[in-house]
Amino acid sequence: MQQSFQATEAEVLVVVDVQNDFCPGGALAVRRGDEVVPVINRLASQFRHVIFTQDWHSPRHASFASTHGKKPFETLRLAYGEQVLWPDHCVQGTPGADFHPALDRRPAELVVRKGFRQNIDSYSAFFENDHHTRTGLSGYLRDRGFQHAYFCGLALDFCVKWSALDALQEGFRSTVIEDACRAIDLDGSLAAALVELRTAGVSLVQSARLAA
Ligand code: VGL
Ligand code: ZN
Repeated sequence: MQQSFQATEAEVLVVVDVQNDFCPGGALAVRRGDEVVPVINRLASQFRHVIFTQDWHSPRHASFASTHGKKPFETLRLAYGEQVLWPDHCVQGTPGADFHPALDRRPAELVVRKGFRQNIDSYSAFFENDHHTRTGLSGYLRDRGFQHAYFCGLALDFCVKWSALDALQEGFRSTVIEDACRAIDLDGSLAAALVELRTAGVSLVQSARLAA
């Protein structure tokens, strides 16, 4: 069943932020985040094209609670709106910002780094959190002729959700492979994310139920 799916040339797998800091033992650990790794390695073999994203923050980034003398998971109004404040995570060049050691990097044709601007966070692989500053991914996908993006990785209720919603906005078909994701689940954010995704028109599928 599972092995029967083979993606077309117009389909791309986007692997979101499968980095040490989002896995157990990391600075912003997502519960059971490491469990997505074997699922994603298997999925990657069913796609002809794979892109990774990598959360890549400068030290003392505006999204870090410590930058503002606040506690993690409080919120703060920044110039572009409400921002959840996170523990320091995925700092450029640190082991926490590396991909999980068991994630097969070979299939990645492109690594999109995001969140490197000091004063602005970036959950989505397409736009920074001001919903205006572009990462360049839309242009890349269009240039390559991709029409349908499949998302997996960490975390389902933040970076995966924002990326999948923006993909749709940018005119691509958008699918989230649910069992290849794990969530932070801050105050019910997982349930809310699933409703938001469905309402917007993002398809939610299980990796074993991918159909051509
Ligand atoms: C993420 C919070 C902060 C994510 C990144 O990858 O979902 N969440 N930075
Ligand atoms: Zn981050």
